[in-house]
Amino acid sequence: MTPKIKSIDCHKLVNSRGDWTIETHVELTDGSVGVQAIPDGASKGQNEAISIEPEKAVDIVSTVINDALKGEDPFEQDVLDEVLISMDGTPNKSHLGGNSILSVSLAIAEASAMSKEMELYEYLSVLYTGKKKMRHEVRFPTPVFNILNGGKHAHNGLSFQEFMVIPSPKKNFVEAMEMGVDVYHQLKKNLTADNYDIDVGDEGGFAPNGLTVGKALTYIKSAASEKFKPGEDVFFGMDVAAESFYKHGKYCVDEEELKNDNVEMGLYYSNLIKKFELIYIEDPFYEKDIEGWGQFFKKEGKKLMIVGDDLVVTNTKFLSMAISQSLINAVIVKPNQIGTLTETLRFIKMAKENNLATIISHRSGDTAEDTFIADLALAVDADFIKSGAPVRGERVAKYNRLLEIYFKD
Ligand code: 2PG
Ligand code: MG
Repeated sequence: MTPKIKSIDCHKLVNSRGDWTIETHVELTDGSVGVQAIPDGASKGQNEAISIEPEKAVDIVSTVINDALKGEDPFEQDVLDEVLISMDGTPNKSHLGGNSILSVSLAIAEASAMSKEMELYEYLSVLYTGKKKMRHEVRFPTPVFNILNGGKHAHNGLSFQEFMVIPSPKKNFVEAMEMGVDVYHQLKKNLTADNYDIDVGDEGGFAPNGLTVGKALTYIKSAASEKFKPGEDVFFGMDVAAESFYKHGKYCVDEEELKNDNVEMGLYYSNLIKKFELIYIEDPFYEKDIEGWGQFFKKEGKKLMIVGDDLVVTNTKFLSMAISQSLINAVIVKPNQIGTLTETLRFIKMAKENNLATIISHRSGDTAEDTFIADLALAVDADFIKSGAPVRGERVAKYNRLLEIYFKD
């Protein structure tokens, strides 16, 4: 007999930033259970699904949503997601809350995977392609390690949010992880030797005071160069998160006393591209500065990944706009920006059909209980996964889930 949804419960719990979030349990009549905690961003796009207050979300999930979905077929993921979307009735899920809705949507998929005795990534691949992915068909994403933090994740006077080390996609997943760990430790040594402090930011990267963008890139490059060859084994990237230093129409890189317009900002990036082996730049412009994005993509779009995060917020509406205006060639995927699994999968499909690289991403406020993005990355053959530095429980939980699958055959 096909199992049905038996109950949906929710409680609050604390995330890695010490903020309250929620965790939802979906139980099926055959005893299968799905559990899903919800992450939270610090630098959010304006068009993201709205997270409502955790106490309210707990109440909505355990009452309104539980009542609506109890007795339903859990394998009808798209039908259930549509029910949630229409019950909410707003474009940004502000009525029931993106956090409430997503926790239920993802937990239903997890309970369903358990019921079918599948790994989560296997079940998600069924939802994505209609076919179960076998272990030998799995392609592991390249990890993008954010090892130096600034912006809203660090408050250390560094304008840009993330400085990343990216192993060559030719490396297998374990080699890539080893590289991330190695470069992280080397960077710690080098910063210590130069008397910088080695406290970490929200995503586990070091967050010393007194760096500039150029210096930060020089540090990660020299840490990587100790054992690896930049441009061959290892590359670099940045999440600029430009919205966080865009004030009154100017990009204010205060540590260098710059107030750049979008042309000047583009030139600033072009200089960095010449100097460093950058293959990745995320949110180089404020999400409403379409002109800035367009000019920059025209000039540099063939040289590196220009990645939309706040610009497209895992939403096909904004992705179509970015594609038709030629603004990006890669996208960040964050399920909690949109609020349901079905919409997330649709977004990934659209990105791939348009030959955009896909990067599945954590949030800066996250939990070790949640490793959903690791399975999602495998299910959809994502090119990259972004889960911070290779330290801190909530960051390594995602990498470790991938290692668990990697070593299990
Ligand atoms: C980002 C994310 C994750 P936040 O901007 O890409 O690194 O940060 O979760 O704070 O939005
Ligand atoms: Mg980002």
